[in-house]
Amino acid sequence: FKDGEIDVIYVLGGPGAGKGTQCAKLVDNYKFIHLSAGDLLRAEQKEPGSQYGELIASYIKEGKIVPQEITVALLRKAIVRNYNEGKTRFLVDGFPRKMDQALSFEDQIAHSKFVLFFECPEDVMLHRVLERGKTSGRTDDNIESIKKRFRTFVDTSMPVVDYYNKQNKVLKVNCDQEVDKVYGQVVAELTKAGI
Ligand code: UP5
Ligand code: MG
Repeated sequence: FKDGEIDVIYVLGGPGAGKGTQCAKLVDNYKFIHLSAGDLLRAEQKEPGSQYGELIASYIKEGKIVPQEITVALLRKAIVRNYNEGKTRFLVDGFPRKMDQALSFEDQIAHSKFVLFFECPEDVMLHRVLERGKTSGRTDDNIESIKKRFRTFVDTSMPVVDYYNKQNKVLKVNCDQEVDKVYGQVVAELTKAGI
């Protein structure tokens, strides 16, 4: 895509910070298409005959980052399909969470305008994910996987946030509040950024 053809906002934050919850609210109030990289990977994993099904399943359970080629291809497919239907504004949730993904997406698809970054203490995220794990059916909503996800977030994904922070692209929101209060901050940050 050429500059200006599509708008991309990355949505980052630790496991259970509330990325998906806040994106759903943004979709209701702004004309955004919400693409969760994790959801796309889980859908691909269930696709009968997918050559990546087993690989994705094992990476997700281990809290590791699936090789970027797979995730970038899934995002590209979803963005192109929506673009062909006239949609041009995308919230890319839970991506990029490793530097190679960021560079590859920017190189092959588009540059992001901003990063919406959800900051949340680990104990709060742990509580949320364990609560959700009672009903989510997600293979990574258990204490062993969550610890691995936290570690990957700190070691691998925070450097991506720092990279965009140096470019002054990060809009930071404190997530340790009730959903509507967090959303109020999100709207305030987007408004300040001119969106
Ligand atoms: N909740 C939300 N906000 C709340 C609030 N303010 N107060 C109280 N409760 C709140 O929320 C989590 C739970 O908390 C929910 O029950 C919600 O009601 C409650 P949610 O909005 O789902 O949080 P989110 O940040 O989206 O958490 P999620 O678990 O989806 O984050 P992850 O980043 O861990 O998961 P994701 O699906 O993005 O990735 C999963 C795995 O896929 C990764 O670990 C990795 O293995 C793989 N992956 C890749 O390999 N590459 C990628 O690019 C992306 C993913
Ligand atoms: Mg999510």
